[in-house]
Amino acid sequence: RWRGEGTTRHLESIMRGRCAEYIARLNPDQRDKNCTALWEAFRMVLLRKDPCSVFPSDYDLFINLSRHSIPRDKSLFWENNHLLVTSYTESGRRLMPLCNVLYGRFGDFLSWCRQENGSGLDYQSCPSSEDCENNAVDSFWRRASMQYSRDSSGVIHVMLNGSEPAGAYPIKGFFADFEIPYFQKDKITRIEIWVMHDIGRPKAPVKLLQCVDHSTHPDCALNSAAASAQRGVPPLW
Ligand code: ENP
Repeated sequence: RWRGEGTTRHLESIMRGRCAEYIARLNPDQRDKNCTALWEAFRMVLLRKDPCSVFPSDYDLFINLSRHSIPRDKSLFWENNHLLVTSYTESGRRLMPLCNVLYGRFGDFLSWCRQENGSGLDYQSCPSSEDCENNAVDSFWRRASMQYSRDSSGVIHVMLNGSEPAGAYPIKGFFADFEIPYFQKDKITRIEIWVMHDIGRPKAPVKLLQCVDHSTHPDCALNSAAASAQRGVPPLW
């Protein structure tokens, strides 16, 4: 009935598990967070609201319970680069994009909504942005994006996709509409924008990581002669 993916099976277990892993292993500074309270706050939004009447502010309690500081110089904003971001950031160890912040972990790659005329979750389909603006998933990311932006400081990293046919910078989207407007200008020292191109196109800093999936492409050939010369040893062939 709706155009979006249905609620992810085992949503509760996945979210509770991610929360437990986050506070125990990924970011133990947050070990005082209460994963049960977080799940309950999330569940209240999920079950109390019609699937097309969920507003960003409905997640206020959830965000207020889960928010934590973002390390200075570690924020990474992005558009159309989800998998590259996931690999590059090393679960928040290298940089900490929203999906490696506790509240962002709850939503990453998942889908959720209540049945339209019922009290349970809808596992068949959920409203996407084409069905209605105020759907549970988009409103979640809007509220989370605003918080993440407000709490970002120091150097701000942005990873855009230069091979995106519609343009590297979407003039409408989470970054333009719910992140840039919420930057705290006095806390930000610099904005560094990396425009990543598909392999075979102009080079950029995360290129070697892309080579994991394209190891035989000429762009990924390590220049052994040049590398050896730099080290002062003769090339082997
Ligand atoms: P897409 O369309 O490339 O990728 C959407 C996928 O990334 C979905 O699986 C979504 O989870 C997950 N995701 C992780 N973080 C975000 C997020 N932060 N967000 C929306 N989806 C996110 O990405 P978008 O829609 O253009 O969003 C990119 C935005 O994320 C940028 O503004 C970046 O700065 C921000 P799910 O639950 O929908 O399956 C904010 C909005 O971090």
